[in-house]
Amino acid sequence: MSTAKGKLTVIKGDITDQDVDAIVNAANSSLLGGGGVDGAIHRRGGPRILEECRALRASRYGRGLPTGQAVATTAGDLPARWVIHTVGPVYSREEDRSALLASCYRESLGVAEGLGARTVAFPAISTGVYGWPLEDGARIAVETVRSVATSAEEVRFVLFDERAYAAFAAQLG
Ligand code: AR6
Repeated sequence: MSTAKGKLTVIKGDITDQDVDAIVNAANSSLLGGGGVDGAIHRRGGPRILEECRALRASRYGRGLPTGQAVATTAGDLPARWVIHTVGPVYSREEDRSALLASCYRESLGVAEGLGARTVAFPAISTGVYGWPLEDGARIAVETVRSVATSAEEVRFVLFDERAYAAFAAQLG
């Protein structure tokens, strides 16, 4: 599947292994780490990522990074050059937070564009601890990335398990 300029790909794997310009982290507002993909990125990326996150908290994001926004740091010891941290919404049955989830993908691609990243890898934001149903999370991810004008050569979805891979692959058709 291709976007206007680049291609949209989907693989099963670990995002911390990806040799791309930028990987996206499903972070939380504190930017100070957590479990899931966030924990894996900080563990394998080493302390320089956390140092830059702390500096961001001390400067631009005193109250934390708002849900739906994105900000970049070094990728430390990871193969990627940058980590783009974004904060997905916690899933709610009472309230439709889809626009915030779409915003994570859109804003992250905007940050990637500003950095000049040619290849960008995304995890399935909000579909773990934050409880977003996988099929719906995959639909929003793919629709949003398809709708964004980006000069990236490749936008890669990296799914950790077979179920998530199947959900994203189905959306890509
Ligand atoms: N590579 C790719 N995908 C992964 C990896 C990995 N190494 N590890 C997990 N996943 P989650 P969220 C998948 O919970 O739902 C953190 O504590 C996982 O299977 O990491 O946005 C943050 O600090 C799932 O499909 O992120 C926040 O507090 C997807 O990544 C909170 O969790 C997202 O799961 C964010 O929750």
